[in-house]
Amino acid sequence: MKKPAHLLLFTFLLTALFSCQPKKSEETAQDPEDHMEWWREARFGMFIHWGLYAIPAGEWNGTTNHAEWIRTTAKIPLEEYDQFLDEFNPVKFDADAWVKMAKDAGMKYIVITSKHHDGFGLFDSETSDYDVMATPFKRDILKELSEACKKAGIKLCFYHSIMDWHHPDYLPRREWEQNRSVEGAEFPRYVDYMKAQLKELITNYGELGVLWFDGEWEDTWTHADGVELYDYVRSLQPNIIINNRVDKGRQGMAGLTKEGDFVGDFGTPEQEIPAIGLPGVDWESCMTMNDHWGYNSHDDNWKSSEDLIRKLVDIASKGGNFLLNIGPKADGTFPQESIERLADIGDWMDVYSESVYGTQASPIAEVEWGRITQKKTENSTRIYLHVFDWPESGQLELEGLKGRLTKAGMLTNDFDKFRVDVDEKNQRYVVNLPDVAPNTIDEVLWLDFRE
Ligand code: FHN
Repeated sequence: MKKPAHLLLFTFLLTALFSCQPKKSEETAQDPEDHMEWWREARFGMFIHWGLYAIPAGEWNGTTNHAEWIRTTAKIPLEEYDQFLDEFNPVKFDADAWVKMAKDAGMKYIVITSKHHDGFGLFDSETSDYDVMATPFKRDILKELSEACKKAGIKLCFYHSIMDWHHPDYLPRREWEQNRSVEGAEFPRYVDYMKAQLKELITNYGELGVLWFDGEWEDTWTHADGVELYDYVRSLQPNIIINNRVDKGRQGMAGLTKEGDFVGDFGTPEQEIPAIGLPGVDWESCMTMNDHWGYNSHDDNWKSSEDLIRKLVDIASKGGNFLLNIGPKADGTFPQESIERLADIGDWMDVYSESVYGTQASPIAEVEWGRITQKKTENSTRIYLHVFDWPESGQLELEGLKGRLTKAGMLTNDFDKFRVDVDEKNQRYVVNLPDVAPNTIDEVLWLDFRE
């Protein structure tokens, strides 16, 4: 049909077609052979920092701002810290319950500390006595978590610290620990020990999703060490994903990899979100729910559920993954505040997860009323409009979207008709919204465009 020459402003009166669903992820643009594909589809994971440090719960000699770094921040001598071995007995630990909370929140993978900087292993290691089998608990926590993840279809991943404040061959010592002799210490022997533990983790706990290295910043660890370790890990499980903290390319807390031949499959911004999307760059922002990674019983500075949901959407709108942290208590339970936030996030994801999973960064600049994600299929693109601030005018204005608008809808079913005014010639769209936002945290509309 030939369109009139005047301004092509015509109106779609749409009964929002909420029965349509985007096509399956296998039709996304990514190369199906790419080992990153599940990770890009997942967009959302759970970080878990758990170990001996949960026992003091952030407090030492009257100071209360510690957490997983407590042995260093409170300058606890090794012999005194190792007394926690005799106290670690998380009798309420229930791997299935942890995995269920992650899955119900919409998380697709779990990254747990197999070993943090203090050197303590949450697993039964043949190479060390400094692990969970040396505690009254005497259960292989990572084995139980591996079985729970497999049952639930959640990817199990391990955080492993290169830096180790316990092993006698790790150097340097802490500067306040000068009484701990370095005599006989051989760093290469420590690297062999670390590789032996990694081999146990990669071969004894089922196929892993990600090895999340950390503690790479000290001078004893070199770029050559990082490249060699990356290749070694990939030799044990070729399709494993490894973050950029295996090497020396990370640019501080901004987390992205600087120019050069540094290895690592994704960048790791920490406690922050890049200002803009980074086309062609895989990255994951990791964040705490309060201010500490390990459990701190005094830390009540919890982010709201709304803030966490909007962070998830903001990150997805820039093409990244969100790794949200839990610091379990010494008894093996999650803090109640964490449980509540996970449940709230899950309630939102139950309705809106398609606008996060398998999406790519917004095709246009950030909008002031919310965020935009997109999902490409073979011959169309679905644009998700995440409305954080429902406009008083009742209208959203969009420019720069390519293609021809074919369908529109809203992910919440209980709503009235809405209308999209289209100025196809100038690629300008005005979405006329119902008076009331069905969801005040983030209501999601979608617009389908054909090339
Ligand atoms: O030192 C660690 C810290 O304890 C925590 O594990 C974070 C989480 O990514 N990483 C390091 C700080 O950048």
